Amino acid sequence: MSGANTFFVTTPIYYVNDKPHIGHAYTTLACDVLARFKRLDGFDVKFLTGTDEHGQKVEKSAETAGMTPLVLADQNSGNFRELARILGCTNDDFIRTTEPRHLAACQALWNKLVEKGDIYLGAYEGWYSVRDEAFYAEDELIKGPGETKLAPTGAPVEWVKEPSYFFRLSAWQDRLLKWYEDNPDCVGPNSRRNEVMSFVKGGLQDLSVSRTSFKWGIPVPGDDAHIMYVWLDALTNYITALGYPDTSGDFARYWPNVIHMVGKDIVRFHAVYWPAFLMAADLPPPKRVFAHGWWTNEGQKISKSLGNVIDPLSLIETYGLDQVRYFLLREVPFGNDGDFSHRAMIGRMNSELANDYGNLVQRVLSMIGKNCGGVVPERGPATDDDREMLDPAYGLLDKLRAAMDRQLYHDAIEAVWVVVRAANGYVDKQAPWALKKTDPARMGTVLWTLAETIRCLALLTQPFMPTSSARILEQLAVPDNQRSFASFGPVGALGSGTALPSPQGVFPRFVEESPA
Ligand code: ME8
Repeated sequence: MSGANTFFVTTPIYYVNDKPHIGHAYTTLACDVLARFKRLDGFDVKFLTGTDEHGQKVEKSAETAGMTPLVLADQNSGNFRELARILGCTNDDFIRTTEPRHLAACQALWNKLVEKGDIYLGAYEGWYSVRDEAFYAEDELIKGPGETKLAPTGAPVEWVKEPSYFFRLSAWQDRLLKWYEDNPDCVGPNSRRNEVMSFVKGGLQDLSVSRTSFKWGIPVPGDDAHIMYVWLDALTNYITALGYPDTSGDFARYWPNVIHMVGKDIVRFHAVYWPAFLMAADLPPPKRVFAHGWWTNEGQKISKSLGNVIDPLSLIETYGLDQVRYFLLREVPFGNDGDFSHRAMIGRMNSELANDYGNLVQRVLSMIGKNCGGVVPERGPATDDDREMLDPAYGLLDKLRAAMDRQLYHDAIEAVWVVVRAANGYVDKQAPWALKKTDPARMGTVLWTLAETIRCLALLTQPFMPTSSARILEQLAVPDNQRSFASFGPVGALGSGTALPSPQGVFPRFVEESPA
């Protein structure tokens, strides 16, 4: 397999029975930030998202809405595609599981699993949750109201009895455990890896991989009475998009460096079933699966029945796109659960974006405008203070690479903010406005050091806040072809004498309307 210097990042494909909400936006944004970071860092990146359109849940929702599943899928798939666009996402592909390319990939994978002896015909009798599209063992269920039983997720379950094909998952227990042990980074964060390993150590049952009691899915090759279990169908999307069953081309290029970004609700499907299917089909398991945490709304679980679903589009309208992108990845250590609150959103927007970063850029650029004739000043000899300012700024790229490779977005942002705060401290200490009369050359050096620090900061904030960072880079007259990380550090240092456009504020404060 090739794959040197490539990077493949995927979101879960979202069910089309629902409208996109903040949780979907979160995963997709996290992938976009990673994809942008890697592209800026010179990687050959592929970023995939899309929609999961088959299965009983979608079929039922369509029935309730009085439409065919495909009409429902067309509508809602369009909403997810639009969400990615509005979020400013740079996905290279948008896959729908109702596409012909996906049917071909699923059937090829199925045939391969049959050929390898990992699929056999039997009958399933047990619990199924349509909401989770998952089978549950009796001992996993929890008590519901009255005599009812519920899935461990709280979803209703029903007793299902039907002929079914099975995947020999039980035979993969040891090979899965060996995979987790040999590849400590294959599931992140560590707490999830431990959880997955203990689930697998607890013993695996063969998995029902076809259904006969409804029709909305991909037919099992050679047995039209069965459709494929929606998770086998859905997981295959990741390789459909790379051209499977052709394993040369994009598959060879990107598969070795894949990261599947998922919510913690679906880690078992990605870190147990999926690698087992792949290994059974003689394909390498994913390089990494990262499961992030769960958002609540002002302390409450987000759910349609509570009527507290947060619409990402209205958040963007209220606060601005870059502000929302920043907040979601800054507020919560990635991997932990988080709570959305307007207060926290406004707090970060005003204190970190407007006061810290925005104010730094604004004061430095307007001083250059006023005191240096609007051109990048001359850089005189550096003092210890100047070096103490610039060296940590130049050191940021390596810090961010390390953080982003472990999906520690909040650490990456915090590292940038350490330098933002240091730069504000340096402005106060050097007081360049006072140097104008006493030592204009020194003033020039101080302002150059600050402008160069801001250039480094803005290069690094591009993946998180692409529009605002571009505006800062424009104000520093950094040309488009010098905005990748290849220009980070001394190699791309600002040249003295470059004329700068007149400065404009980049991060507005959020002013709450006072009640009338
Ligand atoms: O599970 N907080 O699709 P889905 C954080 N089709 N993330 C959240 C969230 C929340 N409150 N709610 C949803 C499916 N998410 C399958 C996936 S993949 C082969 C098939 C995000 O529409 C999170 O990424 O239910 C979660 O895993 C995903 O949406 C579930 O989306």
